Amino acid sequence: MAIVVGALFGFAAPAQADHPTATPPGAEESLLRASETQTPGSEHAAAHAQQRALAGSGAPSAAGTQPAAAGNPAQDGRWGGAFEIPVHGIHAALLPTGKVMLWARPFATPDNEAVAWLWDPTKQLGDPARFKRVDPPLFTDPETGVRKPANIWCSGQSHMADGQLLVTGGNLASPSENPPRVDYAGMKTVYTFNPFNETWTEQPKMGKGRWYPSQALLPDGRTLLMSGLDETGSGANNKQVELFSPPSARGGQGKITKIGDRGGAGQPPDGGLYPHLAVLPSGRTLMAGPQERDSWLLRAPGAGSGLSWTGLPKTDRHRLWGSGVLRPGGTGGSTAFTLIGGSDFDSDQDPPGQPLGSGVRTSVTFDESKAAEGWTTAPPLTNGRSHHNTVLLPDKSMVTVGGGLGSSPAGPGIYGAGQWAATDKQRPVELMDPATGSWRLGAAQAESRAYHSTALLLPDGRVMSAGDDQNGGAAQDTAEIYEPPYLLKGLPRPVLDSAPATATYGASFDVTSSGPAPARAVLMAPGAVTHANDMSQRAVELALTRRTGGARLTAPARAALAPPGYYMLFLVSDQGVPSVARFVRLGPSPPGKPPPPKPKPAPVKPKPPSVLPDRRGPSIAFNARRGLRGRTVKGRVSDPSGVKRMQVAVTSARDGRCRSWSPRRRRFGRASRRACARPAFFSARLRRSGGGYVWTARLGARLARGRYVVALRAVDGRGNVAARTGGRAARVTVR
Ligand SMILES: [Cu+2]
Repeated sequence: MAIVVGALFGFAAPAQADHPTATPPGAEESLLRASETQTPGSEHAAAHAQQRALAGSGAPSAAGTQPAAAGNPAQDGRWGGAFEIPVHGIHAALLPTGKVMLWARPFATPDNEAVAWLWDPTKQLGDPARFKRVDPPLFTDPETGVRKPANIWCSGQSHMADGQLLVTGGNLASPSENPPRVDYAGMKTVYTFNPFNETWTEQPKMGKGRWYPSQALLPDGRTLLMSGLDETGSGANNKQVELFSPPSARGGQGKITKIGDRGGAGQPPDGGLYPHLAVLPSGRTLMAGPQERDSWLLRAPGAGSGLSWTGLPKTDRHRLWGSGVLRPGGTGGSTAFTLIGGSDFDSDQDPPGQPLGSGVRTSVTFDESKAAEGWTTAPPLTNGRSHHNTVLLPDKSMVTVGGGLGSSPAGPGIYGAGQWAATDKQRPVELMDPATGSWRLGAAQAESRAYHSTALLLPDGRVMSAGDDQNGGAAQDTAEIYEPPYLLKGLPRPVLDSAPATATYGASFDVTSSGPAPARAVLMAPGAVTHANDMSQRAVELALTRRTGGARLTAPARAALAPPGYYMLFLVSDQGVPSVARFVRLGPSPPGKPPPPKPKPAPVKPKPPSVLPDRRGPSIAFNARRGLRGRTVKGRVSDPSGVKRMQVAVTSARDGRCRSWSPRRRRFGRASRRACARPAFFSARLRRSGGGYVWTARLGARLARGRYVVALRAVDGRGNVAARTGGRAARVTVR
């Protein structure tokens, strides 16, 4: 059911003080506590409702906030209405299947457990396949002994080279009087989620707990794990720096290795929660904010334990809950990282008359190619923001979505309470012009999205905004989708008709396209975001040469320019209009194989190299979205050992009975229940192309209009079978 926010409704239930604070160690600690642990009561609910009513009417509100930017979609972009989602969008990650995973605490209850859902943005309202619940594995609550889905809200998240999602830490326990616990305690747990079979795997635990950690996929395929409150509940930071080494196959067990500590003599500084991390072209990883001392470079870790780092000048100011982005660069990679907005609760920069905290407008950039300059001033936002999200777009621009004041003491008035405080000033997006780097206001969204909000780029070029677990109600949540101006100029979009499933560093590959000729090609790393911190997004420019019917592209030269994994490949017209993306897996040669963690220096005798038997079937690519247009079904398939056989079945289903297409007889066979589970396969033709094969199955006749299920089966050179049948089969439409 679609709901449009703007009507009068308050908070459905008096909210518990379940998750409001994230306190960086520092002098303003007590002040923070006082303001942040406030939660909305009935008064504030009424205030929120009043605010929303004003927002809905389009009238300037009592606080003198400006109305939303006037409606010119070609310049400002456009928001669709808010629609219900089954979970608070506190954490969001776009998976290589095109689905978005959202996770949080359960609605309106402070229960120490998590709820996770997959949202398929290609499915319409009412389609049962639109949402799927995928709660994390069970975990025994240390307080109650009850087994419940592990509490992975307050975790860190990023993508792995093999397309799995890595989730570290979370909320072990909240502050309490009995047992005495002054702060949140972090989970030691690590989980991976395989997006291809939609299952979780528990991984080895970290050395200490992490609540509000950050993580970053490194060029070697390992993931850096940093920061977060430890498991004690004493408010102590976990000072260990760890690496997660990926398993050899999806669903397998990885490994955690500690490489060093922070905060001691000769060690990198201990800093704030959810720090921004970014791998730079030198292979070093930048730490950037929230605290001024969160400003240093980690050298690419070697094989053993040990941590090598370089200090940088401090950032300009405390930027709690500011966003941070690696700015789009050229084919040589992105060297510049910008910290945008945020807040400092004891800031004196608030305009007079404003309550504590107003979100800051300013931005600063560190450019590794001009490292000696340190952090330099970058163009400011139009309106101050904290808890906002900044999303990279394929046209080299970016959009800042939502946010609020940072924090405001609870009290009557139009402002909300605590970290959820927001005004009309944060509802319009801000768009960055890539030519000048300056920001301007765009279209306003329906709901205020401050603390615990998320935003990320979708494969179709639109932007999802979700979360904030108070504004809009604590017992429900909505998401909204933003169409950037490039989709609303009335200009045609390039169509990326085909692309290889994999790409190798430094190697060229061909894509076919139709519509306007592509002027640029860019790989966009899928988002993985929480608390104003996207731990994954990155724009990677590709060299492009136009060819008849498409283009020849060159993958980035090195993993430091684009860590291995799945990227959205967009073609962009010379008018700046992007195609719909296709996911391409980028990796070292042979494509797609995650680099094994380097062996430790030989202890006693060197281990013989263990060669893992290949038990995986070929990877099959088929685009169901394009439908069965002609008399053929077509796609790609590849496997390191070659592909022996490729088979296709086309069935039509009605009332639980299926009929399989026979290309020989050029009609459907008899309807049966069995045919649903075991469709009649026929062989496709295989033709070598790039690193794999193009498969083509002739139907012999054009199918009537309607919906069909296409099941696929492929056998590799070693006899391993890969199949997409049953629930995973592609559903296509003949128009
Ligand atoms: Cu939080």
